[in-house]
Amino acid sequence: MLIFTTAEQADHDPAHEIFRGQRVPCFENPSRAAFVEQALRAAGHTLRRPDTDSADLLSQVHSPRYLQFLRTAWDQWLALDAANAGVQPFPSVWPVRTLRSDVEPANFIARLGLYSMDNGSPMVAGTWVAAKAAADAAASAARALGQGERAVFCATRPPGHHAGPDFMGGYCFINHAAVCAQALRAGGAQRVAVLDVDYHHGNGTQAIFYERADVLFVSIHGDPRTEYPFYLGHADETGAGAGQGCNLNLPLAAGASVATWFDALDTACARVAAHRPDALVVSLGLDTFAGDPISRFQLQTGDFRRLGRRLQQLGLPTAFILEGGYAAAELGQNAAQVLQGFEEGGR
Ligand code: SP5
Ligand code: ZN
Repeated sequence: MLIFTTAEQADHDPAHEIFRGQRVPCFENPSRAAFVEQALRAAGHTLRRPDTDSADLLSQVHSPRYLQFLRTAWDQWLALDAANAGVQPFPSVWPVRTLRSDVEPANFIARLGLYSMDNGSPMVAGTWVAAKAAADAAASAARALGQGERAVFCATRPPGHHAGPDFMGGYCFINHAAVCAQALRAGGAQRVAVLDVDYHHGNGTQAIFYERADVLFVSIHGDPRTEYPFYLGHADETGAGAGQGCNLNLPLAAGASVATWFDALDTACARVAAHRPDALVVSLGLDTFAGDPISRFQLQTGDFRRLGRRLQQLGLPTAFILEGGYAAAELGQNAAQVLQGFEEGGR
């Protein structure tokens, strides 16, 4: 399988996030990608750098003013005070219901709130460059599939599926799965399916494609009544306008069994097949692992091989995009199992 990694991922290295009022070490950190790279090399895979610029695609899935903010946010932060170089900015005010989001405030922290869904997306000097490199990998994956590659894996970070048309959230800045799906469409695919198996609902991806019939979004995730991102991911969200019927959410109770999860995967795969897509994008969150520190499903390492095999059975050109997964030391072997299952499924 073709695998893309980026050197820039290491530049996105926030020291801490806020949890219940305390600063705690950031769960989403460079060691995650390092463990994945190490495990894939050990399994005999070759890792490559992205070869396609995603610049034109970014504005097809994100708003221009959001992209402009992201690109320049760190410079704006430093312009406030040079001493901010060693400080992570966090939003403290958000334009919720009744407040206006059409007028961009002159205050930096107010702009950060405008373009954030939470305070859980810590930003540092290297954030834009790392996220852009991951988007380039997603664009490279789409191009490779267009050239006849059967499957591609982007072992990249930061993740992307919580990032919406004009906001960051949940450790995500650019929605790489959406970039990949959009690139596949631009490359000639008539219909694309995005299957999101991260523990958390892919609210950003859903939002980006909610009114479109050409890109199906299907997600299996912890029930948002108790699990992040809380405000999207319910079963009654089925798409709107032209996209009516092209969104399927399969929320499961926190703590759901492995058998329940794989039953949902069968339902998800049946819906993907019914869409008759030309290509599949998998938002591959590995935080469904039983040992994940912030999530509550029960998959064991061997179950990720079964996931890979089941996805292979769809018989589609497939791009895997790494999303969450915070048991860093086990992340590499869990990712390698998905690839092994996918590759042996075809034999
Ligand atoms: C891409 C991705 O997986 N993003 C997840 C973002 C989750 N952010 C909220 C974290 C809440 C942590 N709760 C910890 C409870 C166990 N101590
Ligand atoms: Zn997640």
